Amino acid sequence: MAGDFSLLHRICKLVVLVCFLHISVTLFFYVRSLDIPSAFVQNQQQNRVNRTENNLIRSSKLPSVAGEKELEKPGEKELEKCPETSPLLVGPLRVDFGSPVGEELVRQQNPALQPGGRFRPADCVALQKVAVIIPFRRREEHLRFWLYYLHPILQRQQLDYGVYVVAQDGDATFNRAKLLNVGYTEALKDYDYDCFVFSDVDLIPMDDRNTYRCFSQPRHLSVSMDKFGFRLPYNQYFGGVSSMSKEQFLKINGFPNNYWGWGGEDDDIFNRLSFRGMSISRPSGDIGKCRMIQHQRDKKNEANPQRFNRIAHTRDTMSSDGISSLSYSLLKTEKRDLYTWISVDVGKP
Ligand SMILES: [Mn+2]
Repeated sequence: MAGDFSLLHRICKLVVLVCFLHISVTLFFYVRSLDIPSAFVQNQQQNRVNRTENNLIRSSKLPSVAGEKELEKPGEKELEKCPETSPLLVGPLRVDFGSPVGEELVRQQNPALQPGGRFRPADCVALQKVAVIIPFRRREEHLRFWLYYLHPILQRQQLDYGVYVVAQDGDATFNRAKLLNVGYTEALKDYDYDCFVFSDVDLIPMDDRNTYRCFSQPRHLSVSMDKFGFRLPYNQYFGGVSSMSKEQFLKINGFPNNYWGWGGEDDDIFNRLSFRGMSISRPSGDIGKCRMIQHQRDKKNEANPQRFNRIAHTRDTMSSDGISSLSYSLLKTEKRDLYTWISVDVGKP
């Protein structure tokens, strides 16, 4: 009898232990799934520390007779960090594509833009440096709408950002994911970006609270598109507009280079993220509403018949195919008024 009792006792202990473990693991993943941009807060603090150190080094090199105040020109004093949520946001926006817009109008409406479609807030230090990458071929009218709507939104979001239009040269089959890899690489040659937003040219957010920045997990931003009746077409959907920090992007070896034609590459990216233990962060369906400019399927962007087979093998291919194996020939980089134009030959299937 005594033996039975102690066995029961031990089993009870074991059950309690298992319960405790289960709760801890659940709690861990719950906390991790929250949208706390903790990595960025840390980075920012680190930057601040570094900056202060630089200042100290600089001032210690100055002749001791000169006071700090005399050397500091007015208006040059150090800016505060921008707030976590921009006070300039207005919420839901009216978006329509009834009458075409001209680049001249967009220029007039965005006087603070720097060449190459660059901007940073004047009165605070942005929390993130964001490169917006747009894969492109012969969609000039859509691009004008995109610039017209997005530039004011991104400025209200108080981002330090640049817009990169990556145009596939020639008439070979379109390769969206490879163009995104090129955009990532070329943008980093331009500026020390820590966040990358990958956006189709024909998608416009309908609420400026849908911030085009990075989060502690990779972000899917176009969560309720009018095209899909303002809901996700399926749970794993990662197409349209997404964002990833530099670390998150490198962790999955970037994007696949061998998806030619329409479809599949976004699912491959989703697979990469989940195989590397990451989850998808999303805004609410309300804030994540967006509108797609209606269009016909482009020529030379027919549905890719190999996509199902490729998606099934992401786990085997992702370490050899990605940003580490990217090769292309850069034809031209041009800083235009509203964006940086990158023309590239990505080869053919
Ligand atoms: Mn489209």
